[in-house]
Amino acid sequence: MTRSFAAARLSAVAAAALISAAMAVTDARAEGNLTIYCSVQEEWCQLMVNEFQKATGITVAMTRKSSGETFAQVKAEAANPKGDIWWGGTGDPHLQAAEEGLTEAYESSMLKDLNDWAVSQHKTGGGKTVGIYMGALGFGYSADVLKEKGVEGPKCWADLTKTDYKGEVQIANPNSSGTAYTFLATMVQILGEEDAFAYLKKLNGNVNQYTKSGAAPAQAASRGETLIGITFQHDLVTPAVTSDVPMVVVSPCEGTGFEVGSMSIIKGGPNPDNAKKWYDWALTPEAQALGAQANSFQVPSNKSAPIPEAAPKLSEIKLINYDFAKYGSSEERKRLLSRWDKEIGAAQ
Ligand code: S7P
Repeated sequence: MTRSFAAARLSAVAAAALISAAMAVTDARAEGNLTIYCSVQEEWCQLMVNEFQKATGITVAMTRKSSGETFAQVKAEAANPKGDIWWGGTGDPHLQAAEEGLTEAYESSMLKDLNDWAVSQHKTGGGKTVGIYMGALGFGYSADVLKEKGVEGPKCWADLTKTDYKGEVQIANPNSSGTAYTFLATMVQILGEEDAFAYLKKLNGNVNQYTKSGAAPAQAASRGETLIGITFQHDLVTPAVTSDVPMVVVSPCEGTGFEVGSMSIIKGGPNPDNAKKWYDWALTPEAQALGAQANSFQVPSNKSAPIPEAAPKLSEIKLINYDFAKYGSSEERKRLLSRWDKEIGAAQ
């Protein structure tokens, strides 16, 4: 009698536990899904996804691709969008996506907490994109490799065309890489278009490889596979912090361009409400502090987010007045890339 009462109680407890476990699964499923296209470094993408899933219970599928590649994917899928949100990557292709109607306007309540440069990106894009971080372009090398090669360290963009650096410069292809497009647009803004293309042709003689990803030349320089890598300065800081390679990060003497790394909601994506949840969360100081944890050292857009100690000091860098409206416009980006393909890409 006692035993059967206990058994009945036990099975009631087990049934209750099963029901509550099932309810928990249903609850998690009830939060739904999100598909994110991520254009920063894989480690940061993954950390963001994990933390967002923990915070919301939403199940995230993530694909990491460079900025130009993600733009091409969003455009190719426009008739049947598969992604919900494009997070990270240089601002120019996000602006092009906004202009081409591939992304959705959204007025987040977080906008008031952002630096002016992030809000300005939002305005330039007609509300269809927003700044999430900022970083300056530059180049760098390992002091050990420089010593082995027995050459002087370059200080200016102009130095990179010297014969000393034949086969010693690496940069990405501007079609796939937002970093390399920022470099192309920067040289056009510093030198004027004709002189910029003359410079790029000369530089081409020193380039050992045009990589797909913008940050790859920083890693290659730290491994001694190239002497000089042209990348964002924060991407050169990563190997300096994570290895004992003595990386030298250079802010070129002529001045340099910069990116406003951006985020956009993909128009017609399958999970628009969850896309907005990600958007609001990604603009919080807590979410923006995750970059440094993943060894990414951009300056965050939320005014209350901590600026990583290792982040290049933007106030000490001679930044050009980068014209995002012009160089992020569809016509200009297409035109410059097609000229680069004909005059530089074809000459490899
Ligand atoms: O590594 C971070 C970062 O430099 O990567 C983004 C970049 O656009 C992605 O690489 P691609 O150049 O290959 O497109 C930058 O926004 C970001 O700062």
